[in-house]
Amino acid sequence: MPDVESTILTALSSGPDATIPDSFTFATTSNLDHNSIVGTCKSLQTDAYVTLTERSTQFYVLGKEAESIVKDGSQEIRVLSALIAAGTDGLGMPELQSSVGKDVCKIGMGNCLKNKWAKKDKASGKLIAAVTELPTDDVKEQLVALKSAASEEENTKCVDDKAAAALKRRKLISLITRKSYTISRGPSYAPQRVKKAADLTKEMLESGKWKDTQFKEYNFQTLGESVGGGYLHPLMKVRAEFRKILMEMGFEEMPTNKWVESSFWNFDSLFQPQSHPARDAHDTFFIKEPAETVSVPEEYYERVKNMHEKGGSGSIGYRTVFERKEAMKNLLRTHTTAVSSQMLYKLANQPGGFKPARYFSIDRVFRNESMDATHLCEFHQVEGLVADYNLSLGDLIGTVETFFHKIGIKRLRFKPAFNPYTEPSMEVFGYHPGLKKWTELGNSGMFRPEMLAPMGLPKDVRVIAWGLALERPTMIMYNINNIRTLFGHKVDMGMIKNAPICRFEADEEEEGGVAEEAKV
Ligand code: FB9
Repeated sequence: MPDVESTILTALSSGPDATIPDSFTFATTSNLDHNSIVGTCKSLQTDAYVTLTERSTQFYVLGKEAESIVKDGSQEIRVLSALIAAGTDGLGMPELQSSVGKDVCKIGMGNCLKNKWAKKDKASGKLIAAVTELPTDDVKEQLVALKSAASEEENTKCVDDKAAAALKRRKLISLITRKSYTISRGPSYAPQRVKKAADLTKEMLESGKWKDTQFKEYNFQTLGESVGGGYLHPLMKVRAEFRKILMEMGFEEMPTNKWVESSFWNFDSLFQPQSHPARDAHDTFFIKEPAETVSVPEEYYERVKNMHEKGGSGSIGYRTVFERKEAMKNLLRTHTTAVSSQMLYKLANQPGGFKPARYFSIDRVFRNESMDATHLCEFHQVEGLVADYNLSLGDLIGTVETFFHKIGIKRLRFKPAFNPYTEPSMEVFGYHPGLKKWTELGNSGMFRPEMLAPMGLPKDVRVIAWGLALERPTMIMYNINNIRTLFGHKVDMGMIKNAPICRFEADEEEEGGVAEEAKV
């Protein structure tokens, strides 16, 4: 097999305007594969040894049926010759089929009738020739002409468009467009390619060989190698933005690296009754092994038990038996509020006593819920809390507004709601300028004294808190409408790789929009 490169360069060695008119015919004549010719030409072109001009050639190729017509004549001519042979009685369908074959009969008969070469005798249903002489088999001739055309150019000219269209309609021929190139000498043409060095190497410098080495031009257009590296999942990009916003607002992040909590911290410390429906396995993932937590602060445990059973701090409690067994159960936390309760407990029992604090958490929580397009059995909860003296509902509304303003939600509505561990509680709704609709943003409330008093927090300390999830803002931000596209084993890594940066535009001038009446 001749070496493709030298074959091409030699073919252009005849003179400065030597060209190879059609790379395809050149491949045929030099018995080389056209693709390898094109491949080599492309690389010769990058070194400017040749110049390529794309050209496309169109020509008809015959299909299988056409080949059989070229061999045995068109169906209609074969049928007609059978009919003519049958004379005036003509032929019934079965005889005709047996004489020329089923397919030929079907197509042939149709065209005979169309060309008025035959007619159907109503009475007998037989087909009778309407001509005595066999006309020329134009179809066969046209196909033969196409097949034996000397060149592609010749091929497309040997039948007129009308005939070609008819043959195409009969799916006897199809028009092929072949791409090839006219090859001519390039500015750095030479009969032999000198491999240009791509890099200046230490050896070249030491040997001085660089002086007579041809170097490849730098192609500053080429895209650099795509650098790999890590990609933050869109959820983590939104988390990073929320973190930044909450730290700007003076909040400190709570440690949320422990996904397994005890029922005590996840529910009991929040004064959520042990009979609360969320506490059964339909809603919560309980841990089989280790099924029970190791320990809880005993004195605090007693105070929580008392508050549930008998109340206190102005509350009558739940007057139900408080089961230690229930409290000690391990589970996958259902909310990061389980971490808030532990942080508030530490705040109340730290050396030097309580000091006002602002905490936030953003991490996974787990709920044994039925999964649908927007719900999985886990999501990333965002929670913020402020613990300080004499905080009011206004402080809560103001804080929540400040937060949502910073993620671009200006108009908020607060709707009274119920949470086992906050009273009063409010659902938060916001008008999303992009979605042009009110959307539920989350929940909020003042932690109940039944939760705070047993911790030992000073009487006039109030704790306001609110919560939302990362998933909805991320789906809105990245225009994702199915949670499985965003999270889980079906996620396409491309989406993560190409997910743009997350930036919440909080345009200043509009700062301090008022909370509107909750007309939700
Ligand atoms: O995230 C939610 N919605 C949301 C949030 C932001 C957002 O931003 C747009 C770009 C601008 C868009 C939408 N929700 C909370 C509301 C709904 O999606 C809701 O259907 C689903 N909720 C989850 C719980 O589902 C059972 C989101 C999750 C949620 C709800 C409440 C809390 C936390 C997460 C809470 C709380 C709380 C209350 C009081 C004290 C402490 C914590």
